[in-house]
Amino acid sequence: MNTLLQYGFTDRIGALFSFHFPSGVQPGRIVRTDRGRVLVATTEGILHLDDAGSLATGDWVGLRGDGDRVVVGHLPRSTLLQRKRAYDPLSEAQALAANIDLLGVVVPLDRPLSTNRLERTLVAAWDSGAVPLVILTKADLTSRFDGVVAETVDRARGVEVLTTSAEAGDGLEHLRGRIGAGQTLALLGPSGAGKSSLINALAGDARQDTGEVRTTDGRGRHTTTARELVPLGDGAILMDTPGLRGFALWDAEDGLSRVFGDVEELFAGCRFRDCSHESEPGCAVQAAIAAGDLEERRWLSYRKMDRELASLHRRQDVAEQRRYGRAFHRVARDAAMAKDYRNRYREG
Ligand SMILES: Nc1nc2c(ncn2[C@@H]2O[C@H](COP(=O)(O)OP(=O)(O)OP(=O)(O)O)[C@@H](O)[C@H]2O)c(=O)[nH]1
Ligand SMILES: [Mg+2]
Ligand SMILES: [Zn+2]
Repeated sequence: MNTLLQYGFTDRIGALFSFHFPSGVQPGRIVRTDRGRVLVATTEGILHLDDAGSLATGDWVGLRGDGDRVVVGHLPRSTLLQRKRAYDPLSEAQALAANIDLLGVVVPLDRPLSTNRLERTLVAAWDSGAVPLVILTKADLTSRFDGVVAETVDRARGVEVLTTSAEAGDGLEHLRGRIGAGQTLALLGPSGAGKSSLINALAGDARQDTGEVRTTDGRGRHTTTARELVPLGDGAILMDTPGLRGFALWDAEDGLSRVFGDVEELFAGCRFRDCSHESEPGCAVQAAIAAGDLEERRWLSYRKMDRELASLHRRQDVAEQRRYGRAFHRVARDAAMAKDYRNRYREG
């Protein structure tokens, strides 16, 4: 099978290419990005590119040139997983994965469930436009945390939860059955969660390196460093990703509403329309917490993400004003120079 077909090229993608690019532009898919180094699958095999620009793993790109190929652009993305770049005062988005159909939020059963992390990852997953799944891993170790499966099903609130073991083979066929031909499933989760092991088990081959979790604190060693597509051979594709340390949200209001619809519904019941849900009289949120209908942890988890998004938008506004300010200065300067020129011309 030609390389591009293995990576999910379909008639639909072909039609989109002819629509978006002039003839002579060759199709390709970004199959690996690792800090600026990029691999792209083409009809002739896998090529290196020097500069990823703003491309993400999974992007469909148009290529031009004979020897050295140049990316002329990418197709509109059907889905896009993005986050705010860490340590970035200017607040820019980082595109992590494009054109994924399913997003597997990987939760390992060898440690206690982190509900806040699950909620945050689900917010980002919904926001990408892909269909989220929760994938529990290491089911063979589940006796260590028996309650975690039930707790996860409860916390995932309607998102499908699959239980797997790469070691014992449990749940693999079911998961495999969820990925249609030409579809891409990306795995997202903390280091040591078993993402690469699961990919190897599904591929039936040691495709990806895996690493023991540290005995001291049970955390992973960040073995995987690149976002990479792994074709399963019959048109289904997996995406391995490096373990997440944190996930700063980017414009994820829709995702937030998907995961916390129950919380946002309460706001309509507050006495004051501008209720800050802290200590105002008649606050429906505080009433629900007091009545035991809303877990305080869940409320605080929502509020943290909501404030994070509000502060992101404030910074975006400031950046926008600065840009506008600079543009204004440029216009003013050009106008002053033009006036100066006219004056001199008249004098001369
Ligand atoms: N018992 C058991 N161990 C597993 C299973 N899956 C993975 N492991 C072990 O968990 C450790 C971490 O697995 P990886 O697949 O490297 O985890 P990862 O999520 O890819 O981690 P990073 O690449 O660091 O993000 C390895 O020692 C695996 O052998 C499983 O189903 N059962
Ligand atoms: Mg890995
Ligand atoms: Zn309120």
